Amino acid sequence: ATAVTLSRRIEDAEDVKRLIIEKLKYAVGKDPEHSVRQDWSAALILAVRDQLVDHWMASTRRAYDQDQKRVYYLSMEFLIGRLLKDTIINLGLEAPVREALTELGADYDEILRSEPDAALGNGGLGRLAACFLDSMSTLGIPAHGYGIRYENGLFRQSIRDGWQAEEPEDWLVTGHNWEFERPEVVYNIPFGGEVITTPDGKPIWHPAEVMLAAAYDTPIAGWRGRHVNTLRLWAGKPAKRVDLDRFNRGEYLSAMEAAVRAETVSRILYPDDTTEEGKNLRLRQEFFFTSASLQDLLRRYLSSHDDITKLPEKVAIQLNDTHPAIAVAELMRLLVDTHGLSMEVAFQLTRNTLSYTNHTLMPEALERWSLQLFGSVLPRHLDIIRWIDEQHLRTAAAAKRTLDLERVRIVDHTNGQGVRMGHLAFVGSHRVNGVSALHADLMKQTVFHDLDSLYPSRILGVTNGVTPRRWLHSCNKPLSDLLIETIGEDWIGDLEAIEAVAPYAEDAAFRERFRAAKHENKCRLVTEIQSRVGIHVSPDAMFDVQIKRMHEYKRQLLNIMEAVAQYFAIRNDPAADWTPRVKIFGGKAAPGYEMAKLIIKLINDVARAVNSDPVVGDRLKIVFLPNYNVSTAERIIPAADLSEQISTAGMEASGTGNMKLALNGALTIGTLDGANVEICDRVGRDNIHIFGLTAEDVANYRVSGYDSRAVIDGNETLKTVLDAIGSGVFSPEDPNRFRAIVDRLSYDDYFFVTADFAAYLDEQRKVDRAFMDKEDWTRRTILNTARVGWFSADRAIRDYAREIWNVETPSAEEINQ
Ligand code: 26V
Repeated sequence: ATAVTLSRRIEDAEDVKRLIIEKLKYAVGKDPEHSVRQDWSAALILAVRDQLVDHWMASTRRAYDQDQKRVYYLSMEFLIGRLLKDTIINLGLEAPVREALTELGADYDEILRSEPDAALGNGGLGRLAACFLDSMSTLGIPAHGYGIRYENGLFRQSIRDGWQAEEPEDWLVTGHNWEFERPEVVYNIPFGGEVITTPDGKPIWHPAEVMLAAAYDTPIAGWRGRHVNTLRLWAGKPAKRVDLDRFNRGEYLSAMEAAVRAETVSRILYPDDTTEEGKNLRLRQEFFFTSASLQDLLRRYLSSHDDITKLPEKVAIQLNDTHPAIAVAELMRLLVDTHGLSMEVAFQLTRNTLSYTNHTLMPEALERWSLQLFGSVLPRHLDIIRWIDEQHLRTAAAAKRTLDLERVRIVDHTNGQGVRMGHLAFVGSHRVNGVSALHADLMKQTVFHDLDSLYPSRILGVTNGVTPRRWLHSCNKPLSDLLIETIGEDWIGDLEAIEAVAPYAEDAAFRERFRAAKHENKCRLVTEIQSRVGIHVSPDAMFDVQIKRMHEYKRQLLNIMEAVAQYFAIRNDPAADWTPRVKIFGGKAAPGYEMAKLIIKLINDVARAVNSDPVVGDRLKIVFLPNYNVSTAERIIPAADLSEQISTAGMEASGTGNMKLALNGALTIGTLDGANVEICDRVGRDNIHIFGLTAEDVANYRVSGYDSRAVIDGNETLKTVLDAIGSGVFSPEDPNRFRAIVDRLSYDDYFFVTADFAAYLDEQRKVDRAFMDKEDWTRRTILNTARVGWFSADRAIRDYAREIWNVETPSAEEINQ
């Protein structure tokens, strides 16, 4: 091989200019004289991407040369957002890039804003996967993210007359300049057909159709860009583009039919993260990307190893929820049908290689496929699952405990009849983790109670974390600069070092500067609110923020009901000493989730009344910011004073927005749910506002029954609020619009909104008083920033590496060298 040394390394702004012009001309094909913003953006991305390539190849070479164990993170969703700014910052290139673009007459910030926000995920689960990619690269773990290259990501939300409207998202239309297409990396993905057993007893799967999975790679750099991993996304392709026979017969449309069907598998991200739909296409999507990923990683393993039985020593596969749980059967199939192992050996290897993360205990979200559907799409896998279930049943029968065997089976033979994907993932994994301490505990008490008793110590908790690069250093420059000036920059690669800022909470001059940073961020958001929704808000008011998917269990309804109560109180006594507030909401509702959409409408109707009431003025403003996504989160979070984390206790598995907001100096008002419990432990009970029922209280009420009618009758304020909403005070043009909401709360308050209402209002009034004491409020927010370093995704990934994957990670000192 010829050793050619090509260097495109950037030393200064001159280098950047030269590389951008080169890309503009020779890759984009545009004359700099006639280039538009989109061309500059493409050229810049291509120039920055070049900077990753050497480190990328070096990372791959190191993994091969040192025969390192590799981690594969299988996830149906990667909510990566924009990549340009974070990549530039990780590589330490911000100053020269900014200078170069200014000299070229282009606007750096405008170029950053023009990058599409890759929304290949619904919410928490998808964003967690993106933070984990960042951390695995930062820690130098050889890792691949595997997912689907959706043509259309999560829908774009607009608000029309207060209602949510959905439009398709098309991030790929302007071209995804980060990715490398890999036309040579394609795999066959079989579907349907039947299994025929040969005379010597060997089952052979004869699929009805075979399509292709084609690879597209995006390099993912970590902090300082030393190690670069790969996000490999699969696109569906037909085995042949047109059926020529049909075409020649003049059947033009049907000649394309197979092609359309194949491409459909990676067309659209399912936007419903609440209810399991049992759709044929969803099952195909899951199998499609799981099979392609497993075939790919086995090929990589076998390219440098010849003993397949050593697979678990060199490969760890993490299943992000049950969406890739078919991996249990597919890995078995590949090991048995393709590589000739016995079922017993294949099962051992499978279990030792796979592990599974559970992200929700909500019964509606637990995947289960009907036997009919499953058998028609994946007949061979159904046989394999039945075999696993038999083995598992024997273990269960042998256990001394008295168990209801029907309940622990993977294949449900009772009324429902179906494959329980959570059970499959559990039985096929050596470790199963919950995403917070409380959630792991609840897994043992509820959904996985029996399986936990059969396989003790398989369940563990690994509390989620967020990347400090994106969620502090990059999104909050004012605060990041202040922190760097005060305690240095170790915290960027080792977030627990941020604790060093805690003593400054007592320093009045530092508090002043911390406040100034927050104020600057708030002013930026004020401008955005004005230009996007035309509402003027004051940066001196408390910014009270609830940003997350719209769900009844997250209780945006409780928040807006408190706003109504406060509105009435202000109108009754405008002259009292009110703490000015801006309530900011952001979040999408699943298109078919009527109640969540009605709550969006309620927020907007209440906002209309409150914002236009001259009596209220700046004392209360309500803002619903449309199309909440990663990029808007990056602008809202640094500006927040108060973080709303008010889910019904026991229902939010972890939350990660709670961590981002606390890190950026917001105080939390929240229930003892998910990771709020651990945030409370770390920031201290005095520096957080906890209220409401505990998970245990909720569980007890579910058994004993809860009478919301009695609670409503016993609380004048609550009654007034519900009467107003239910009688059309906020919807005079349609007085019955919100009847369904009030009825729900009155007769079947499943999410305990009425139960927590009084406690929530009490706590909010404490928050009001606390905010008025500027110095003490700032002191407490500094302590939040200082004490949440443990919620770094780097820490979470170290936990996975040690307790699940059995791979080495460097020490914090090594990272910061
Ligand atoms: C579920 C489903 C159900 C089937 C249809 C499509 C679909 C798509 C996504 C999901 C996932 C919902 C689970 C989820 O996002 N859980 C969130 O995970 C976060 C990261 O662990 C955690 O912080 C949140 O508390 C949890 O709600």
